[in-house]
Amino acid sequence: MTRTLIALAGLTMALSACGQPADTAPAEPNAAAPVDTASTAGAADTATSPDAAPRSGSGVGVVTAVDAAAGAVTIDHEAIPAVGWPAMTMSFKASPAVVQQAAVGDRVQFDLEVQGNAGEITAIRPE
Ligand SMILES: [Cu+2]
Repeated sequence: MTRTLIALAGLTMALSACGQPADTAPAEPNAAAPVDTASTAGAADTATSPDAAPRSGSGVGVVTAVDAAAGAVTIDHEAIPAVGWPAMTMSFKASPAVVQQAAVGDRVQFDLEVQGNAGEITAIRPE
């Protein structure tokens, strides 16, 4: 029982790591910054909202699962510095066209778009 809970907690942490990249801007606005209502409103919103503008990048990894019905592809991917992610295994949303090009065991290169916690593969090709 306890082991199951620990395993689940570890999995949750691994999955949520994508949403909390360590090398992005600090979440708290700089308290020492001069007050400028015209510009700080927008800046604070961008820094704190998980739904900020989508980021994109490309990664390399091995497909470990394909779920055509759910439109999802799981990839054991290497680090993706463009979006601040370490190496991990995670599930990505994928269009039917992308799902069709992915097979378990394939080593692939893929383009992705990240918004908040969710990543979507926009293109995939053999590596
Ligand atoms: Cu990831």
